[in-house]
Amino acid sequence: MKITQIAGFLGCGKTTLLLKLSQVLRGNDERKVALVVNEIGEIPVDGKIMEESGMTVKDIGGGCICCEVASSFAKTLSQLYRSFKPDHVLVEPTGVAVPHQVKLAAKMGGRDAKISLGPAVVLFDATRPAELLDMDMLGQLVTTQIKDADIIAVSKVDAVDEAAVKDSARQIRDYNTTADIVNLSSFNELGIDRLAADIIEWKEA
Ligand SMILES: Nc1nc2c(ncn2[C@@H]2O[C@H](COP(=O)(O)OP(=O)(O)O)[C@@H](O)[C@H]2O)c(=O)[nH]1
Ligand SMILES: [Mg+2]
Repeated sequence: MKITQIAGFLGCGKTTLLLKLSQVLRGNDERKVALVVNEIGEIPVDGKIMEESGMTVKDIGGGCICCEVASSFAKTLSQLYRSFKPDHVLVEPTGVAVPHQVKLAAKMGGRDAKISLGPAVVLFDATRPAELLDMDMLGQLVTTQIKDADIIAVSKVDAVDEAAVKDSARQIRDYNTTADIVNLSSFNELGIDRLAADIIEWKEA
């Protein structure tokens, strides 16, 4: 059971990507996929619709899975392992979660489940780089997310020009020199197959 988080600040496109990516990962029933969402005042995933398309959705509330409710996150993972036995779990943390902490919390769930960690995918919204970086008032939250990322997806590239996409990538490199940077548009289905392939092939360091 491979656990992959789709992180990034509020409104960067996590839920929209999660829904598309889960379908690609599932393929033609080749893999079982479960979704774990941790929403605090965010736009909810419609669990019913997802379940109708053969997915299992767990919604964890009451706090952030990387801190206050890390233990219910871990419990949810081991329950999923026992009941649904997914090949992949895609996790949408809250917009303020720290990817490294989410990984640690996921590992707690591995005590009684056979898990591996997928990449920390962090979305960076190409439509508002200045808002995210120049005014990183949330205690360097956005830059911490970027530093922690294994793969950074510059999201919503359909809504900006090529120069703006390059500009986002350049700014990201100031904080993370090694992560793969992928251009993403969930609206135009750009970059989703590549992310799915990266997740499937990912080996924990
Ligand atoms: N232009 C564009 N907008 C997007 C894309 N993905 C998501 N959005 C929009 O961005 C907003 C936030 O998306 P959502 O998936 O809820 O973000 P989350 O808060 O990170 O889960 C919504 O209005 C989406 O319709 C995309 O690929 N392109
Ligand atoms: Mg969301």
